[in-house]
Amino acid sequence: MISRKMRVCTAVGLAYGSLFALFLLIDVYARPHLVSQVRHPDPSKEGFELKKQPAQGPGEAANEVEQDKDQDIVPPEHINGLKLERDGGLNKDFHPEVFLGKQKEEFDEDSEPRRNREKLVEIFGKVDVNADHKVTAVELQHWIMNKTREHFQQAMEENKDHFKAVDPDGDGRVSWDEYRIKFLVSKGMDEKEITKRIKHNEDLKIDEEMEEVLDNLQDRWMQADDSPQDQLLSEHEFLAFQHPEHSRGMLGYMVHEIIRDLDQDKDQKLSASEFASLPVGTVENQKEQDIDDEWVRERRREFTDVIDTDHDGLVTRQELEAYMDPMNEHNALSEARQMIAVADEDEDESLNLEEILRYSEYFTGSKLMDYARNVHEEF
Ligand SMILES: [Ca+2]
Ligand SMILES: [Ca+2]
Ligand SMILES: [Ca+2]
Ligand SMILES: [Ca+2]
Repeated sequence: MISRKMRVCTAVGLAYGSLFALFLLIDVYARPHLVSQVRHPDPSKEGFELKKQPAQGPGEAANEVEQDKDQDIVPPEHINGLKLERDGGLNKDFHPEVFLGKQKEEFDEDSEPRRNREKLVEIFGKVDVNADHKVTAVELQHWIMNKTREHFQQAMEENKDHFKAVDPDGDGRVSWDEYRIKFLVSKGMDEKEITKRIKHNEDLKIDEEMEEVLDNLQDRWMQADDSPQDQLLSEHEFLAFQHPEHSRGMLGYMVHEIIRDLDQDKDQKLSASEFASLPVGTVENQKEQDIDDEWVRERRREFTDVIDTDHDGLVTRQELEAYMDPMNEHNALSEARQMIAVADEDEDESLNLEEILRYSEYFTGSKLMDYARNVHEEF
């Protein structure tokens, strides 16, 4: 049985491996991007796309600087190492993120396969703590936890700068009014004018869509404001506002937002069809249809195999929160097992260097073209 499997694997290994990884990384996740654009007519969702549109304010151009400012002070849609995006889409970079930690950027930038290969060999040596040339699920689990901590650390460091941007007087507290002035200025509105209107409680003269974006941000702002609730955010609270993974309460609130947006029958739980419900719209050709079908299959698979832990066909708040929690050791272990299963061609329930190199696109997001020539140098 195993030898037959081995022969098959050897025969089609290269081509199948890279095709499969490409398939996993590209096709399956092609749709969620569309979803965040088409699926949610909810302006609170659309609002986070505003930076891609022309500035809303009169006479102001949306330049690069303003876009960057906006990204620094608005909670990001995507969080490294978190399984879902804020809009409930699957995070397509999750595996490279938890496998590479802060090194992921190096693989993004460095397209030279030989360099990436060297780095991957080095990483393999570090994951393989007992140096038996095999990475087990437990070794990979510990590695994932460490890489997740790296993302936490990185978010905390970046937050220091982002907080300075909203707290220019440096007293360590930011009020909602101060924040929303910064936000509206980043959208191209005049700072003096908007400050005056807020001070005198006048109409802000913003459109309905922006109004809803602000309401949504204010809800998150209040959630991030720990007791005593003084409507002021400290640096630590601002971190929770931007990065829900840093606070139990905010992670729960993010789960609440996702369920609110996907729960069609309002029973506070998600069924598989609610979780894998396609956006309204028509597909124009077979290729798009295939992408849609695969997107639905992938989400249903994730729902059934991973999220719905008691297999009753419904995902509760608790189940979704446990699934989302990046510091959950149990999740890290099942993630490690899942990652091993993808690349474990010799079916020994662990990964050797060759298996990881072969599936480098799955683990790093980057293809290694020359692995075949060099793979035996290490042995
Ligand atoms: Ca080992
Ligand atoms: Ca429901
Ligand atoms: Ca369940
Ligand atoms: Ca193996």
